[in-house]
Amino acid sequence: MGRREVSSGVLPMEQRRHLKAKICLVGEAAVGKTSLIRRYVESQFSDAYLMTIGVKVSKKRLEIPVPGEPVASLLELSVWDVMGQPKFRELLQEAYFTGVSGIIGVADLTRPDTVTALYEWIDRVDRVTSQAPLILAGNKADLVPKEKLRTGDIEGLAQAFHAEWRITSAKTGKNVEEVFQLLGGRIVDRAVKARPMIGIARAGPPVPPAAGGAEASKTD
Ligand SMILES: Nc1nc2c(ncn2[C@@H]2O[C@H](COP(=O)(O)OP(=O)(O)O)[C@@H](O)[C@H]2O)c(=O)[nH]1
Ligand SMILES: [Mg+2]
Repeated sequence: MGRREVSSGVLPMEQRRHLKAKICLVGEAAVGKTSLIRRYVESQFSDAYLMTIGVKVSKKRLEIPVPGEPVASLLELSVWDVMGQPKFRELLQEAYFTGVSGIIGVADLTRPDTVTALYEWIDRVDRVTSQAPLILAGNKADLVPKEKLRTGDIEGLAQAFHAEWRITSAKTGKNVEEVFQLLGGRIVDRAVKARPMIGIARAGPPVPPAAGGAEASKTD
């Protein structure tokens, strides 16, 4: 993952990371996965229930600042919407999850069982990927009055998976951008850990010591 490109900056080594990542939203039917994607990608919300019958891939570009690097990384997200029909879901699940490098686990705050269901959803993705970064969204916050909001379950889930969580609303837009941005940050973090140096590809492999050098003569 990650094509590195030389920018036309003054510094010869000034480079911007270009990354691509496939992410998916998982969770029980009707928790708001499709609505969150629409809100994020198209900035709109529809109250009509759309039964998702196929897979839809939406693209979005994000800028993610990296500590210690002069230019923010560019991350192109492909957001995969997993369809709701259980029998097709079973059949195509592995294909949806293959190559996923980020997960948004979505629960409906008005239905506590949808939080518990996420343990199994995340486990299913983990079986196909290598423990991709995860952010949890407790959605439909607009339907729960503040004094009635109970977040214990989702906090427990977040702790178990070492994930961050937010309450969101696809309807009002609350924290929607933030959830995707957080996940983008975790994906880029992981890439930076894997390739701390940018510029290696351009500099080429290390140059062997010149013939007759100290090291060369010792090993003769
Ligand atoms: N009030 C409210 N309704 C929502 C929210 N998110 C989704 N919905 C509604 O919940 C239903 C299911 O949403 P959908 O995005 O299709 O769920 P999915 O099956 O997880 O993709 C639809 O009627 C949406 O309009 C939200 O944040 N607030
Ligand atoms: Mg859907």
